[in-house]
Amino acid sequence: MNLEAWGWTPFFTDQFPPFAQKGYLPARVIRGEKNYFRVICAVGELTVRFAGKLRHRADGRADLPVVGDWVAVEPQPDERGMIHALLERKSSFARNLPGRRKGKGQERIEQQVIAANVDLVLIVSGLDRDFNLRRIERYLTLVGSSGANALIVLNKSDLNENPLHCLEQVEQIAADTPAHLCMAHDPRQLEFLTQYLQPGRTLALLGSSGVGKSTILNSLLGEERQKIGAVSEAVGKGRHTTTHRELFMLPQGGILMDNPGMRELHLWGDEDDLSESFADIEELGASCKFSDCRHRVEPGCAVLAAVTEGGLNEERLASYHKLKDELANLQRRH
Ligand SMILES: Nc1nc2c(ncn2[C@@H]2O[C@H](COP(=O)(O)OP(=O)(O)OP(=O)(O)O)[C@@H](O)[C@H]2O)c(=O)[nH]1
Ligand SMILES: [Mg+2]
Ligand SMILES: [Zn+2]
Repeated sequence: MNLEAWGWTPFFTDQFPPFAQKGYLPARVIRGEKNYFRVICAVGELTVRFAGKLRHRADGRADLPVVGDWVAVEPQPDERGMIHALLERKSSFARNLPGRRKGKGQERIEQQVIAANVDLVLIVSGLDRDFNLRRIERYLTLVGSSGANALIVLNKSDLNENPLHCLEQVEQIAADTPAHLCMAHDPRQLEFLTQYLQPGRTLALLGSSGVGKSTILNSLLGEERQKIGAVSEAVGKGRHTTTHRELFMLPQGGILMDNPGMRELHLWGDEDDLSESFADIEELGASCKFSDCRHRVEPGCAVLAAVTEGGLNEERLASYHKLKDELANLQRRH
């Protein structure tokens, strides 16, 4: 097992000496099911449990290992193991799990880390009924706060009469984030991904159920390793075929994480996270009459003027306000 090929870097080596002293091995969490985790390490793949101390020390779920994490593991007989420590993350992709209650009537907001140590997030959309610019803006904002880079993949180009028009619309909202069209069943159409693949680099597929995440993975692997499921004709949505997260080593080099489709995507972060995903609006805002302009009703607002003049899409501004309110609300409660 080559740790580097699985993404091990000096950033993790530097953290490991105290655990090496105890005889633990560095391991990466490659699969997370409801009841068990799998890691890969020098002695192969192990099914692991969390040490009690790790659970006790964890201050909320964010401190417990997730898929993509590097951990210190103690191998045990029968391909089992015990995770004793979680190494610091290079990046983590988190969402807000709202509505959890702690004690009597007290609403608790909780950060749910979805995946860790991802270098590049592939935001996958289907060009069928799934296509939704506002959702892409939401994903871009979330990835912007994660420490990872983003890439937009517009799949199912065969199901859209004008895929190039969709691509143009996406490019207008995506600023510097590259976007590509494809049809996942055809590996030749995924060749654009090779420029993003490199040994030890971790990519993750995110998007709604049914957009073709697992189909993309299978095409890159050249075999049907993940089950894929038909989209419901009645509602045009996927059926949540993939139910766990898992890392796969790609023959082209690089590691790809397949994920379950996301039902709800509540942001986790702060208002500054909009500065990348809505750089156009923030730039316009620099010319508003008031420096604290909220671009809603204020006089001399350059953003509202751009909407009137047609330079800025009204729905994009509404999307900005919605996400900003959501983040402000989160900050207030946190
Ligand atoms: N027409 C067309 N269908 C596609 C394409 N890519 C995937 N599909 C189909 O879309 C359906 C859903 O594909 P999956 O790969 O299971 O989607 P997923 O994103 O992994 O879905 P979940 O695991 O539920 O999150 C399957 O029937 C695929 O065959 C494409 O480019 N064109
Ligand atoms: Mg899937
Ligand atoms: Zn303004």
